[in-house]
Amino acid sequence: METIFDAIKNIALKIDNAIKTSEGGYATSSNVTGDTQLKLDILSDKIIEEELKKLPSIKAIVSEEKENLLTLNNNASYYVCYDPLDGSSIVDYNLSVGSIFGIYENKLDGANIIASAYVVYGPKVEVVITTKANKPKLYRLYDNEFKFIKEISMQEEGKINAPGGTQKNWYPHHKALIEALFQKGYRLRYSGGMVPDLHQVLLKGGGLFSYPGTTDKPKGKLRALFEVIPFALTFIEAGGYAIDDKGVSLLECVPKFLHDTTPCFFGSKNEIELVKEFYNGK
Ligand code: P6P
Repeated sequence: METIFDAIKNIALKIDNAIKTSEGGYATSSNVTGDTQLKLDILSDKIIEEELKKLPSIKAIVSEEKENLLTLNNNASYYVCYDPLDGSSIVDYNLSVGSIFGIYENKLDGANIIASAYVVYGPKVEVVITTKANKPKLYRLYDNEFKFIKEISMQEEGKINAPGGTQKNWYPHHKALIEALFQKGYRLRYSGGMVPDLHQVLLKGGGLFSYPGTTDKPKGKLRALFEVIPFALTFIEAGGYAIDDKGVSLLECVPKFLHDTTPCFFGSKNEIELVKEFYNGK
């Protein structure tokens, strides 16, 4: 699996360069879930496909930007599901964005994820790599090389609240949960980029990121295989929690199709307990 992590670091260098040098703007196409694609979405997807195609250990790849799975090596073990440039719609406003990778063995569901990685393209370029039963490892780009910085651990409680979704479409119990956190003095930290928003909760050691089911999107917006399950592994291995709107661990999530979505809550112990309290029986 080390070769996959090395490939992801290589991909990070190439996509960071693409972000800094290529023109912005939208392509004429849209992806499976109907998001209009940015030229950078398509370019990032190409960069990743080219790098992963070189690895004999990869059985198939699944991209958020493509409808179907692409088989590479029938006898290999690993599936790699990825979101090439998450939050790309905000890159034209110079906000941080990211790439997300989930590495699965045998089956594409939460129980079979064996590793995850994400890249933050921000003021610093950072990569966080998680393997089962190990703390997530943070690497930072210096002099064109990724240097290991530290292992990431979460405390039992944090101070920040990252509430996703359109507020007018929140269910009443979700609105009450978010309000309760603000009444406790939590600070709003939400950029609209899942990767930097979750990265901040992780590095600050706690808090809550939520993207709930809403009246217009009852199953939420974030994709299980490319976005939610990879971050669930990272949060849980860091000592945090990752659950759905029924209070079930997102590592038990079984997507019904490749681009399926799920409501998701990521955070430290006390905040996730509060989610369960407000969602109990809803
Ligand atoms: P909303 C970006 O489009 C994205 O997929 C995630 O990166 C982000 O967390 C979410 O959508 C933001 O969605 O509805 O809160 O604007």
